[in-house]
Amino acid sequence: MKVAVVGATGMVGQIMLKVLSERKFPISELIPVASEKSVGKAVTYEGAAYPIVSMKDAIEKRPQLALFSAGGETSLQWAPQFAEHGTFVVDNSSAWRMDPSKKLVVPEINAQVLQSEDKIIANPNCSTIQLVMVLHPLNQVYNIKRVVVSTYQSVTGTGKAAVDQLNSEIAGDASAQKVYPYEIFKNALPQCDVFDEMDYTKEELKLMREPKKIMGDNTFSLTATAVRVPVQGGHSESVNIEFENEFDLKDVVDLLRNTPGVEVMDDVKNKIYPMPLYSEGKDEVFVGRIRRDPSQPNTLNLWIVADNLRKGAATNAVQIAEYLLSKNLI
Ligand code: 11C
Repeated sequence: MKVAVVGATGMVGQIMLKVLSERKFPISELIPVASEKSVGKAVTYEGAAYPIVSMKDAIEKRPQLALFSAGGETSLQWAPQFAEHGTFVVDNSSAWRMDPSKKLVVPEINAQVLQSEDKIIANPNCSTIQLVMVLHPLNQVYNIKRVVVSTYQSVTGTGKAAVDQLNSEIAGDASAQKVYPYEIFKNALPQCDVFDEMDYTKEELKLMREPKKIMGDNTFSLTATAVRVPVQGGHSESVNIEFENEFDLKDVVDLLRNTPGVEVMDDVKNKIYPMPLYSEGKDEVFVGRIRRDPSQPNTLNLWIVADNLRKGAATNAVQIAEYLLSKNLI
């Protein structure tokens, strides 16, 4: 299969190439695409160098699949042009996620909504993906009433310049370029992305809206506070979930243990719980600190961690492509 990777030089693009190779995705021709200034340079895939081409040249090559991770504006402009020529676009930006005509997919949850006419498919936000991987199985059994989530998000979610800011600050370089409005080292910023007129950030709104679409359930409520922390390995989330139904804690743990893609790490006596340092490079969504909230009935607290560049972005996108292939939709 001819596969274009749009944004191939970016942090997510690079992980996409890694995940495609690891999962042995059947590629007959790789078409890396990046901004005009990178055209002519090369990316390495499985030991070989592939020249970076422009969007126009990539469309000319008629790839069957294009994995996009190049930002919303680029996606709005170019994804329809690929789709027009029959290319399936799996888009990692926020451009199409809440568009009612586009599917927003986490394969373990709702891959079955995909049909051959879905040429532009939206990959959810990273903090949403790890959240719904845990919420969805619980919702099916216990019927969620309300979710309160607070995130502790890795600088890798902002991109390479933010990783550079953190590392420069750690190294004590006072001239470090600032991506964030403040220092990130030794700090926690209660701001991920820009604020809206209600004083919520874009990241918080994604967390509040996307889960309902993916889970196909508008009956529960969800509120979020998103915080950037000086961490690289993954995003963490403290989640409080109120259910309509009663639950037995052991059954909840068993349910999560039996959920594909979720790994329970919960043995507090031995100090076992998920942490971003150990989620880096892994595809599982890790959950721990699973405990009853005694402050109100039918309520649970838990802690979710995942590598935001893998299951939160690249791996989920490749899994969508694998599903299309497995159903002969592509
Ligand atoms: C962050 N979640 O950590 C963002 C990065 O809509 O795909 C991904 C933004 C998105 O800041």
